[in-house]
Parts: sequence; structure tokens; C-alpha cells
Amino acid sequence: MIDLFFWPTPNGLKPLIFLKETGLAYQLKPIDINAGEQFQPTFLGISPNNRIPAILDHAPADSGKPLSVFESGAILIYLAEKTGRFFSDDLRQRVRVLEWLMWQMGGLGPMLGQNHHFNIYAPEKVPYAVQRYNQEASRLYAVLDGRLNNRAFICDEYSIADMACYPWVARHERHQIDLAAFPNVQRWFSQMGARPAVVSAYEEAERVNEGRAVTAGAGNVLFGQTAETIRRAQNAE
Ligand SMILES: N[C@@H](CCC(=O)N[C@@H](CS)C(=O)NCC(=O)O)C(=O)O
Repeated sequence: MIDLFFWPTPNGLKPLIFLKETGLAYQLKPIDINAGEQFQPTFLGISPNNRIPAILDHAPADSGKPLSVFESGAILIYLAEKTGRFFSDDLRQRVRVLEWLMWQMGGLGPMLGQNHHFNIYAPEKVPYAVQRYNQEASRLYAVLDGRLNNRAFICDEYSIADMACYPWVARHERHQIDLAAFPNVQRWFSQMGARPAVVSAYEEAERVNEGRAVTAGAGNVLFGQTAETIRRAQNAE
């Protein structure tokens, strides 16, 4: 059994898609990041960076005590190695999957995250930042579009790289991207979105925060974090 510490965000969706694809037994443990639950001591013990997703595997391969993993890329690699799925055994193919997974983790995700921040959440309009992250989004989409030219999936075969990128591309309207301008991404996106596991992951994700309104203080919880926030949370452990 795998506990998935989850909130319905792009990074949370990545391991949920994996779990749905493989049928591994799991239990969702909602962590309401708008309400500050990511600072609860038990969760921080598993995810010291106070971010979802994280997992706790109750049956790790070494038969030892439950094993936790934080960072969505690490979780995808861990689960892929555990199941032998979606991360080729072939050296060259595996290197490609790693490259594109890290491209998502270090580029697509963080840049689009900043894009959302300055387009949607920032309390003041900062034209330079908006322009910077809109340009970067369009650049990254062109990179992905080029990669998907004549390829069904990012690394030919469906892999954890696709699972990592899809939930971010699913928010394309938020980062002002018209998919029609990136036809290979658009084709891949429709194909991904039609997978039963992906459909099921999004359906389950939608149910998680049903009836849990985003409180007025959510902006402070998410965007007002400093070293002091972390030290306070660490000392409460
Ligand atoms: N690099 C991390 C990023 C995770 C992340 O940014 N999670 C967000 C939700 S998508 C979060 O938990 N935010 C809570 C907070 O900012 O306190 C990963 O890929 O797992």
C-alpha cells in the first residue's frame, strides 16, 4: 500500500496518474496546501520542503520499514523502479526519459509556476515579470513541440516523462498558451487526455477539494513563506 500525500495541483497529479496507470494499491492523504496543512509535523517529517506530493510506501522492495519519498520526479522514478514500468530498461532510452523528466522538473514546472504567479496571483502587475514568463512559456512549448515531431510520446514510448509534463500542459490556458500554435503538443495532449488512467486521475483529484473553499488567508500561506515560517514549523515538530 502506498500513501499519496496529495492536493489537486499539477505536481500532485503526476504520481496519481502513475498509480492509476499501474493499478498499485494506494490511499490518498489530502494535504490542503491553502489551509497550511503542509506545515503539519507528520507531513514535514516526510516532505521537509513543505510541498506536495510525497509518498509513503508501506511495502518497499527491501522489506524494511515504510519508506517515504518527496519531490514528484523522485517519486516517479521510485515508482517506475518499483514496478518496472514506464522507465525503459534500455540504457539509451532510459537516459532520454531522465533528460525529459529533469527538463520538466527544472524547466517546464518551475517556469510555468512563476508564470501563473505573475499572471494570476501577484497582488500587483509586474509587466517585466509577466513578459519574461510568458516568453519562457512559449519557448518551452516550442522545445516540447519540436521533441514531439514524429513522436507519439516524449521518449517514443509512453513514460514517466509524459506523466510529468501532462499536468502542467493541462494548465495551458492559465499560462496564455494557445495549443493550436504547437500542433505536436496539441496532438500529444489530446492523446494523453484520452487515456483512461489520466481521466480517472483527474476525476479523483476533482473530488478531493470538493466543498473545501480556498480561504482568504491562502495567499499568505502560500506566498508569504520565509525562513521564519520554516523554523517555526520545524520547532513545532
Ligand atoms: N519540485 C516539487 C514542487 C512541488 C510543489 O511546488 N508543490 C506545491 C503544489 S503544486 C505545494 O505543495 N505548495 C505548497 C506550498 O507552497 O507551501 C515537486 O515537483 O514535487
